[in-house]
Amino acid sequence: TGKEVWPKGDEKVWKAGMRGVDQDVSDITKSFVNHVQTSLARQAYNLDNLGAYQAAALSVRDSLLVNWNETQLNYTRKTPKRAYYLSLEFLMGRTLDNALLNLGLKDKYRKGIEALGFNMEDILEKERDAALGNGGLGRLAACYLDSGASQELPLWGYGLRYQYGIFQQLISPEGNQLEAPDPWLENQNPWELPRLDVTYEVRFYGQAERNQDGNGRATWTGGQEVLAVAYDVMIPGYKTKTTNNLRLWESRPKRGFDLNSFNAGNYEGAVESSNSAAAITSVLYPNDSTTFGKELRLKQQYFWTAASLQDILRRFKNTGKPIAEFPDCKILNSMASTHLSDDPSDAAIQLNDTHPTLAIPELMRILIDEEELSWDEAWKIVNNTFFYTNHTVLPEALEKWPVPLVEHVLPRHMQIIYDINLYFLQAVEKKFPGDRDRLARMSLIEEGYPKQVRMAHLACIGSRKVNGVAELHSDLVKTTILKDFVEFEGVSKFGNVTNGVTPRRWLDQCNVELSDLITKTLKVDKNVWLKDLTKLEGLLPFAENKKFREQWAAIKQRNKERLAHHVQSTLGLTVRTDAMFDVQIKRLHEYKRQTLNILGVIHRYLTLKGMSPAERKKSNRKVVFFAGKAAPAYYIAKLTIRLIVNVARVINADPDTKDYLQLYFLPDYSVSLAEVLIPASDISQHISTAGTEASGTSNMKFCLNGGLLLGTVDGANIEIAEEVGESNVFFFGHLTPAVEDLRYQHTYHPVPIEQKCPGLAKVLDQVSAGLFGDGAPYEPLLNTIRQGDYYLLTDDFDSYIAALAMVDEAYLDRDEWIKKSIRTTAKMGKFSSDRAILEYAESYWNLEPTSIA
Ligand code: 8GP
Repeated sequence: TGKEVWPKGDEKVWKAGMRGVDQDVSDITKSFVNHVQTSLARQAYNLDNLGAYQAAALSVRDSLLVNWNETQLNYTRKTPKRAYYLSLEFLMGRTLDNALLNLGLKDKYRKGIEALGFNMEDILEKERDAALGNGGLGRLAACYLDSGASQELPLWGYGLRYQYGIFQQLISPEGNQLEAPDPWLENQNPWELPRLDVTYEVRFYGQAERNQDGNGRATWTGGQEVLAVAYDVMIPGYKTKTTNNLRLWESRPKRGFDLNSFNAGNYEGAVESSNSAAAITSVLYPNDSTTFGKELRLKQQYFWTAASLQDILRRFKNTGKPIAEFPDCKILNSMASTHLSDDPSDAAIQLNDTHPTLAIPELMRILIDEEELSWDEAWKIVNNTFFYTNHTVLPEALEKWPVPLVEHVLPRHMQIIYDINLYFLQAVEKKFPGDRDRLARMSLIEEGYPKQVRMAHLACIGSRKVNGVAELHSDLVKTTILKDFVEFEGVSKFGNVTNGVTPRRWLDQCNVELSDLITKTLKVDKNVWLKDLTKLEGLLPFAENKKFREQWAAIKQRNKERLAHHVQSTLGLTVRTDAMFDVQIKRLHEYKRQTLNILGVIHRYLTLKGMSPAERKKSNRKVVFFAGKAAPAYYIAKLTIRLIVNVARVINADPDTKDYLQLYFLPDYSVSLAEVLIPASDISQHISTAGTEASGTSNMKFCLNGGLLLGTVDGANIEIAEEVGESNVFFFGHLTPAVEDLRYQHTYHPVPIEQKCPGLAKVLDQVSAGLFGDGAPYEPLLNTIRQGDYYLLTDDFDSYIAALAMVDEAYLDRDEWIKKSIRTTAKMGKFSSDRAILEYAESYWNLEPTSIA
């Protein structure tokens, strides 16, 4: 069964007129020159690298469009079940290189571009990152889109087209983080297609009146109406024609300029409503965990979910398919239909954390108030459609919205949330009669001043399934934050999908030489192992091959030189490359414990200072890199950056130690910077307090590139160790079950730090005493450790230092180290995002691959 969608006129004539993607070098140069002249209105003699990038991008975009059109037509014709990934963040990074690799056109483009007098690497460097995300959650969404297309799944993303992405991070000479805007759309964005014909209206504020007939319906009127305009971003799969879509919404005023106010002499009033509408998608909130109570953020969430649902429903109606269980549903009556679907839902919607949870009451509102379904029918559809992924169990990161705010901005949704809560609590009461504490714990509404809506509870009860992002984390979800819900709904609703990363960007693209060596060694086509990453296991025997080890090590060395060159050209600093590279790159957060790392660096520095020159000569040379952004209002995280920068200033200049220890904080961490740092690392640090890092995904990227892992027994570190073997990772620190008890001890039986952890106390004293500049500003940071120590630095410091010593010792036996590195890469197959997305497709969405015939 499928839908007949034919062009006007003769399809053959249309097809003959379409530009294919099988191009030779001369097609590429023609297309490039054509874009230089027509799209850019420039000429050969004055074309700079930026212009060349733009021409190349436009030319590649033409090829993507051919596949994208064909993919969408195929979906329209075959009407497969579709999945939608709703994410407030998509951290895409750069596109050109990735698109060329996926299309298999990189070599041809290189030749064409060189013939025109340009260098491929210089051109690629001109692209700005699309940084519409904060960290792990946003980058995961980008990896999943890549894998969805590569595995030929009918999967679309929905997000917001922020005018400003994550802020640009500047570091002042004193070491303070400063934030500057990221106007990433400044030079136009060749990768998006404005779809001015795809628009929806979204309402805010106003009045919601319940209907008198007692059928639960209501009418919502008045308030502010805003227009959502679609921008489509093409998502090419790897070595397939399938090119999926990421639809990003931009907010615009419904009526634009208010001519009446203007004529009445009120210019500001005339643009005010247009300003407030445009503000909705103006900026990404730069927080990695908390952003509550901000009206604009709530408006972003509703604007995006409302526009996306209208779009999904319109597409569904266009298929003419009925919802099998509800043949009387008005949705169907709008279209004549001949086929029945055997799946109760024709769309699966994945909620990336709780940010899109308003989609649940919004779909209820549409089905009840507009499509005139009964409450039970509507709830059944909702429950079959949504899936919720939790990304953190940190209590402060669980979204809550003040009831008065929701009532004000979305009056109808607040009514629906109350109704959902009423039916839900009635059911809980029935199962656990008289258990009032349980009702209070499970309610969608948290009592207090003000009352708050608990979004994780709403996401959980509105969804068909709930999952965490690594085994340990999914267990914690079940035993802590959603324990009551497991007891009420049964454990089978709760699952795990361990995160993954795309090996296309995170190996083939960022580490070309290693990818080529792997292809040569495995003796299979690159297409094969990049789509079935478990094939990497074939590398295992080569760990015993001396020549192979030499090649492996030489590539790591060249990647270090590439990083050193990058640091030299961007910061003017000279990094020595005859050292071990130790990297920690991630958002700055107390739970991720960058502080532990920098205090460890100071400890190493003090130890080196205490050695004789002869002793020092025997020690392992090391360069430590940090990169990451702090939320602008996160004072302690910003102090950590300041400390790192000032420690670096002192130790890099110390003639006694600078040959043995160097330290760099690389500003403005981004996807592109990660692509240079990760392949160069010997060891990377993932040292969160046990039970706090849901999964981590950079841990997977480092190991995939042959870097070893130093970490706590947390998140996906555990599963990485299971795969690569514990002998190839460096674990330290207390385990999750101990954490609660340790915190209890801190509170009720505190032991002075000098007694508990003298090594750490000495380090803190040196900071206070001014070894790295005035110590006073660091006191609030040091006090988080001296008092309370919520993240258990005093408990883990000694075993951390011991683990670092083991890393040093292991590195001195270089041959053995390289073996570990090879074995690590070889066993990373599980962590491909292809595996993860197929798990979602099979076990959650009931979605099948759909090839283009
Ligand atoms: C992150 C987790 O911290 C990280 O462990 C995990 O790998 C990643 O999600 C992908 O699953 N969580 C977030 O980024 C997060 O909760 N961000 C939201 C507040 C924006």
